[in-house]
Amino acid sequence: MTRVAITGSGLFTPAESISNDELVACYNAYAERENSRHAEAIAAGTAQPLPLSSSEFIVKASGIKSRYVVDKAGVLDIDFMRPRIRTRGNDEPSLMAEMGAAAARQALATAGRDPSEVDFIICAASNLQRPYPAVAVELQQLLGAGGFAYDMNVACASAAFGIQSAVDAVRLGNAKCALVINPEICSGHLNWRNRDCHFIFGDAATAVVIEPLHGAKSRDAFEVMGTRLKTQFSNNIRNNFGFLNASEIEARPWNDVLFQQEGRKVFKEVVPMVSELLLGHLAALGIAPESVKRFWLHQANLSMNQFIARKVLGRDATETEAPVILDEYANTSSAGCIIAFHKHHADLAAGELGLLSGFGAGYSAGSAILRKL
Ligand code: CO8
Repeated sequence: MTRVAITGSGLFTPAESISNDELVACYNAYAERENSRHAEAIAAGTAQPLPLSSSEFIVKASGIKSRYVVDKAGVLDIDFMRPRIRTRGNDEPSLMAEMGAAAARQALATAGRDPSEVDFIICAASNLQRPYPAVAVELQQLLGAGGFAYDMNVACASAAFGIQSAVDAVRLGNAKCALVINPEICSGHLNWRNRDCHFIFGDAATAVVIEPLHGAKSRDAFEVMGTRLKTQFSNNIRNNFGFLNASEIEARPWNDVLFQQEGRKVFKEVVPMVSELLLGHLAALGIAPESVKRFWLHQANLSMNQFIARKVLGRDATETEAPVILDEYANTSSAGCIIAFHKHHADLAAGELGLLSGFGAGYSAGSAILRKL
């Protein structure tokens, strides 16, 4: 069977960043204004005051210190509290495709490939800008690629699922040069007025090039030793946004069509699910966990990653072994593990092993075991 490699990665980071202090100042100003507006009802016990947020809590509970966003002014405007995105005409590139194309061009440059050599694109992300035409097909046109393209949504595990599909296609000869692109505009889908989750997400786009190992031009490539996926239904991370919202007889509250989660339950249930997946995958390939030099894990929560790495390694992982990017980027959904890979792979020596894993809503989890060439 054809041996397959990841031959390049790319990252697009929005220009603007929001610190925890800026975010908390905005949320608290909003909460205090709402509380004073409803002071009488709160005093009468018929309404609950909105709780205040704190930077200390955010760092302690999640490890997040800042996040990049596509529009800082809109998110920090207490009368708006979401990104303000210019409505583009049908003849203009969509924001998501533009971000994805920037990451893809960087990945292709590393792989030493021209966009015209690409014959398969998966746009894999938690949220897609529209149902159709597929953002992936728009990306195909923007980049000047050939072949075929489609969209895929497996929440925060989208990149891992996209990688398996692309690897399979290349292995079977259905594609020669595939791109998995993850443009994540999480700021548009986050409830910035909810104290319990307003700090969680940020925006970014990533891309990887996947092609046969034989003939690869890249000097920065990793052979894909194997991929493995798992899903298990859960309502603990959910949003009810969808095309039937307008037809539903009872209108949903505005916050029901945004991200919502039971964070504690997610933490408790996803840690064992992911650890078992990773241990099982390593065992199936006959790889001892301690021989894995790098863990590029989904970047949702620092302690969650520390728990997973500890369960897999049987000891605490160092920051070199399990690099952290969520302090700077927050949770960028599917892009997180690829950002970790993109920024923290250059020092691995030929023959060394790394493990990439994305996990999240669904629940869904995926792993790819990689060997530096
Ligand atoms: N400031 C101050 N205090 C707070 C705050 C805040 N901002 N938020 C909560 N608190 C308080 C609570 O009220 C509670 O107080 P008390 O003890 O008095 O009741 C206390 O702090 C503890 O609250 P929690 O139990 O909620 O806090 P946790 O320690 O569990 O931390 C986390 C919350 C950080 C959310 C944590 O549970 C977590 O990260 N869990 C894992 C979540 C996760 O991995 N989710 C993945 C989802 S992403 C995904 O799959 C993609 C979905 C699609 C993306 C869409 C883009 C938007």
